[in-house]
Amino acid sequence: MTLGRFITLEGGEGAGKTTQSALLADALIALGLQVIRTREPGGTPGAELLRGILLDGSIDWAPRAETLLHFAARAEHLAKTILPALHAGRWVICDRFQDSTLAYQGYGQGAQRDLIILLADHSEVAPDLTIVLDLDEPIATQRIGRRGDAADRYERLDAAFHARVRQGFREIAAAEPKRCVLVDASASVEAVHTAMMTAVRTRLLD
Ligand code: T5A
Repeated sequence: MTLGRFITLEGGEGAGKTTQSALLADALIALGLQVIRTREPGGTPGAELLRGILLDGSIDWAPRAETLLHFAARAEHLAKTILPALHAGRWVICDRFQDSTLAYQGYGQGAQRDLIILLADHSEVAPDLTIVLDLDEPIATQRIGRRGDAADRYERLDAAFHARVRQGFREIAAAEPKRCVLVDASASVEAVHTAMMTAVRTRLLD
């Protein structure tokens, strides 16, 4: 059986993951590939319900509880969306995955990192390629502000939290250079897309 390829997009708030996921999907479809786009937390009805309770801010979750909720949403997402698509030979582009739990809950909120790594290691599938969009916090804040919608629970956390998250993503990318590519997300939409396509071509297509 030919498995599809699994690409994850990671990075802090407003780094451009949604924008770039759409452009990447269009480019891969133009190459004749079957592609699905999905996101975390979410990607199935059950995981979208968990997304609501994680993001709406009504509960200030304990970091370990929050970690396990993200992994519960992910288990549902893997079982019902990601794995069936990969087994059908589709390419899956996922806006956030396990690195977000390590960066946000581990580096950002102080949840036990070895527990997160252990749970991630037990995942049924690992990304073939992870693109980490790296962006200075002031630029991210400007971009989110321009978008004008209400801030979710994570967006409302302070600058020190977001600095720890960014550092987390940078350390993850440095520790796993075979899987991860760090892309400067402060460049134009087109330049970021070009850098991503270079990574996809050299690592997954050539
Ligand atoms: N979370 C998630 C955890 O804490 N743990 C986990 O395990 C997981 C999976 C999800 C939240 O959950 C947390 C992290 C998150 O806080 P979300 O809504 O999915 O919430 O949050 P984000 O992924 O951050 O989504 P955003 O929509 O806020 O940001 P994106 O997708 O990175 O950015 P995008 O594409 O929407 O762009 C933002 C704005 O910038 C513009 C766009 O047009 C848009 O207006 N833009 C650019 N402008 C100039 N130059 C560029 N290169 C631009 N690229 C985009």
